[in-house]
Amino acid sequence: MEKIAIYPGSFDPVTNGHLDIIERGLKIFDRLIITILENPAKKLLFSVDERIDLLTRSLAGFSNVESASYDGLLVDYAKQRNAHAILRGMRAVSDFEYEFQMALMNRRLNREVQTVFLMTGLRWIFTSSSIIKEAAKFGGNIESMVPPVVQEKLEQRFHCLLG
Ligand code: COD
Repeated sequence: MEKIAIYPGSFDPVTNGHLDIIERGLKIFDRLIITILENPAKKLLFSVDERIDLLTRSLAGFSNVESASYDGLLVDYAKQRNAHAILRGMRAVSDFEYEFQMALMNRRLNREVQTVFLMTGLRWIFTSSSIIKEAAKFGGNIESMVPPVVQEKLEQRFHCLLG
């Protein structure tokens, strides 16, 4: 049976840290469905369509991945797609509390779906979409932290906002 995992997130925008988790996840799972879902706690820069487009273009070199979005509960989407696992990335201890709460809630909502955590590569430990957006907004060089299509999009977006 094909081992399918959902890798859920805001991906606003996708970063090299996310790609690192996808690369590692593909060593365990046959197929990953990278899914944009709503996180009500986050203030977003890009629309769902823009984020899917950035994900799809950033994943051009990967096989057995697809980008999707879903409006609703993560566990419902996992069931709909026959996925038995939710893949999440861990950076520092600061991620732990939120991830732990979410994994336990998801388990309570659907006992069939397991959450799998993978440690990020050391070079991405301080990388997050939020900090990258902040650096880009003030003209910082984010080249080494995001795929080229994302760098271009961030530069366009902030240039437009400033200009
Ligand atoms: N290195 C490794 N992993 C990373 C890095 C990095 N540098 N940066 C981010 N990650 C990991 C994160 O830890 C996370 O696992 C994943 O990548 C995605 O991160 P984000 O920030 O893009 O996404 P989040 O955390 O905002 O996603 C939250 C969800 C949208 C998945 C969540 O809110 C959700 O499931 N919403 C739908 C409603 C629902 O079902 N809620 C759950 C029940 S409470």
